[in-house]
Amino acid sequence: MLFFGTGKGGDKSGKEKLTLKDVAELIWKKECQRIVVMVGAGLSTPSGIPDFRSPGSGLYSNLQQYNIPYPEAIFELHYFFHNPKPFFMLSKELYPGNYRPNYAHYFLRLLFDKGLLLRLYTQNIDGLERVAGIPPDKLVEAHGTFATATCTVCRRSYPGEDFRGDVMAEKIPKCPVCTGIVKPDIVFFGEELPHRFFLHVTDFPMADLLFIIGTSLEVEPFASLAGAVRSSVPRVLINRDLVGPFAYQPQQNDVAELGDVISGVERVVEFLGWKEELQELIKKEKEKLDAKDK
Ligand code: CNA
Repeated sequence: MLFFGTGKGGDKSGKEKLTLKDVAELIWKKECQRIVVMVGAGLSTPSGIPDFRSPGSGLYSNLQQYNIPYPEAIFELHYFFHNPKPFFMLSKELYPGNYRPNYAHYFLRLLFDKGLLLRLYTQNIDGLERVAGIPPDKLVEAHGTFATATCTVCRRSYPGEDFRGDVMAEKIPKCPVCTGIVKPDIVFFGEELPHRFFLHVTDFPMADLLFIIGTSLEVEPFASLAGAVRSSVPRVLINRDLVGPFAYQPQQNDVAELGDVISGVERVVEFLGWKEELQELIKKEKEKLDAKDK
């Protein structure tokens, strides 16, 4: 029998299934202190950024405005060189500064503050993990970032910030040296993942807990990382639906907290007794961002 949820339950082997409360206890008792986290677009939908695949609200259901032949075209190099406009329209939307981190981002920041975060692997390109104060060396931005950009002709690298004005004015950014189109360092289909992605080779075998938050686990090679932790390591999925190995090959130590990301994270925080601390952190960070926006 499969058992997912927060109550105690057994399986065929008679062993008790792990619950969210058990996992919180493991963290609390410092039995888990090398936590790896994998996240996707569902982490940022509460910040107001649509994901790809949620029916109705996802970008794939709302691509008419970009006028592209099929959804994936927006991240295809071949199409980009034919027509870079749709990608830059999306970039304008996602460029750092437009959105703010939410409760779940700050939970991950708190894991870092407490020295418990081994690494955060994100598929997101909105940069909200950085805005939440998680330092770049704790991050693997597997699908790239707007923080830097590269000329598609001479390969010179630039800070993404240099082209904010162009992107906001809906102008295609051009290399100041060779006039080639400058593309933010977002990984397109068929492009290599950033070198940092290969940190997984050492991070995942070392992890003693894996959180997977807000992802459909449909994009490879990222998705396969869910199976890269040792089999004894608890894996916690916080997502609207059951995905990846949680659906087709669940393990004894898997916990699935199904529903809204924020409610799921709130439950973890509650079990950990970190509620006040997290609220205090969010308040402080909000004040900092407000001051910056003035
Ligand atoms: P996806 O395939 O769109 O899946 C998102 C998952 O999150 C789905 O399972 C949803 O059910 C779930 N979800 C969405 N909102 C919530 C919520 N509030 N509570 C609980 N669950 C929720 O996105 P993936 O990240 O899995 O796919 C990888 C793509 C998406 C990457 O290449 C990203 O670059 C790309 N993407 C990124 C962003 C961003 O940076 N914010 C936005 C849209 C797409």
